[in-house]
Amino acid sequence: MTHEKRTWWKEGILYQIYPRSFFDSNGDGIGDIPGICEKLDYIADLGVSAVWLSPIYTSPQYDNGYDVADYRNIDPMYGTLEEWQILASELHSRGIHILGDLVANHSSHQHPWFHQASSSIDNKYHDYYIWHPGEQGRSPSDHIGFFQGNAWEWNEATREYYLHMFLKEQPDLNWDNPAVRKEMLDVVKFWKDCGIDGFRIDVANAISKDTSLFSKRSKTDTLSAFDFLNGPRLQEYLQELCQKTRAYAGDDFLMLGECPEQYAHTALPLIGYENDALNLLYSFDLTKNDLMKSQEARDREKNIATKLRKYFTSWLSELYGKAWLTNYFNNHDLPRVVSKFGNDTEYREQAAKAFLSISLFAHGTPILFQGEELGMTNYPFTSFDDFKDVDALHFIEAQRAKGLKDDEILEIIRPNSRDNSRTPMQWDNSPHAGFTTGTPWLSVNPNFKTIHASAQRKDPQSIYAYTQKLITYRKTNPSMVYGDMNIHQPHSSDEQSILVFSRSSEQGKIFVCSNLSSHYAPIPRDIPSTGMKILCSNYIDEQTITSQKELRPWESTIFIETSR
Ligand code: ISL
Ligand code: CA
Repeated sequence: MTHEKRTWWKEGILYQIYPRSFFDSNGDGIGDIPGICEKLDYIADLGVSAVWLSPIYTSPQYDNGYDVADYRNIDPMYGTLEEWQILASELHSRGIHILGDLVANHSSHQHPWFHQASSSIDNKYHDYYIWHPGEQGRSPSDHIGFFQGNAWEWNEATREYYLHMFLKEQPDLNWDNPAVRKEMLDVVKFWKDCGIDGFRIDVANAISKDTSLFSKRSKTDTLSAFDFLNGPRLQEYLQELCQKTRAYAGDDFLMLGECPEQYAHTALPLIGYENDALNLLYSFDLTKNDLMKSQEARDREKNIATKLRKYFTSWLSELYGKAWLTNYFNNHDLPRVVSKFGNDTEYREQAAKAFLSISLFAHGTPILFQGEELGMTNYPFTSFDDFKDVDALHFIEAQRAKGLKDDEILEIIRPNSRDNSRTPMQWDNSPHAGFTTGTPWLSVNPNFKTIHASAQRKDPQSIYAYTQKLITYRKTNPSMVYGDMNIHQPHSSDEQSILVFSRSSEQGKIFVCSNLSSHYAPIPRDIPSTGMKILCSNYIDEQTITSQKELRPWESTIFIETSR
């Protein structure tokens, strides 16, 4: 066990709330801040240490709030600043931290900075964004934005193009301008003064860009805005932001960066203790945006156990003792894990619990997403009208233009759309799952009649109860947080679908053994045959693993070694 400095965010469990879909207090069909306040007991009972709210700031909502028009105010759709403050103090009184979402890489095109910047080259805000005159009447480069289409947009008033890695309504801020860096720091300070405990930073690794790419063309390859990630001054900008933040807000203030295209071997400069930049990051190493992948790549990933072994092995071997890791399977950009990697029919409960055993018992801070504790699933989309996310809508357009048939496009987006995770929380079996008395902005998953919080809160065998139990265990056993993690390798091909890892400390050794498949699998050879006590299992009978001949589909058992 390495010597780790103890902090709340290493020991805590983070819980992401997507406010739009959590709970609607006023019947307009959209979740809001007073709605979250009504569900505080639910959150507190679950036992999480912090909630991270996806953006609730003033926004025209082209990308559900990831397009901010005023960083210092709450969108009226979500409530008021006073209501945010009530939420913060209510959470604090329950010992729960509150984290915001800092959309630092881009603003909304409706932000006053952009109004000014786009009005004239001489305006003092002009240099807040990234401009280029273009080349012979064409956009400067051939990069395709995350949401399809060229990543540059013409601005008639200044007769130049501006860069937008995402929508044209999300112009990229120019972090090479010190005034922009100061603005963002001031935003952080503003929220600290309001009582916030940290931020998740949206596409944190996009803020520095290699300007030599701005005129790149390619006849053969498709250039993607992903190429702008991880620019040359990234570490410097993150260090500046995080160090100044810590100087103002204290060392406990959490800076968690969302960093797509970061890998075990590249992450150290951003999260290494010695580098004093971000505290944590999460990459999409494990769970990439599937809309961009080929069918072949998606099929290769079917064996989640193999993928997880590689993931943990590489991140631990590169970073153990030097930085702190995160574990997550779900967020608002990903389909639901039970559907994507698990089983959302016959073995839904077991699969949901198996993934929870892994994220809550592995080394690293777990980040849960609303509904994960209920085993919520993907949505059975049947037509394009069911989708609301710009990512899906632009994808449909782009694929149609390429000549793909509608049913082929639907096949791709149904399992992969970000809308899968954004459907409203399933509170009970009343209309719209008790989420709203109005019409929900996105349809509730029809399985709410059987999958909902109200039933699970009463059932000691539910996924909710299982989550609670694991959270309590983790929170009361620091050895679960700081203990070593050892990933066991399979001894034969039929052990491939089983993930076994152990955690060890002076307090003893814990094994987590999960069959991540819908078929029976052998008991792995590494499991000791005696001296084990079951801590919990996702099969209700809790048969001891060693009294069985095989592991059942999605069986996951956590046990403690009682003797050697
Ligand atoms: O969606 C993704 C993975 O499924 C990513 O490619 C994602 O677009 C990227 O990681 C950035 O995500 C963040 O910034 C976007 C916003 O749409 C996402 O919701 C947000 O999480 C632009 O602000
Ligand atoms: Ca509302």
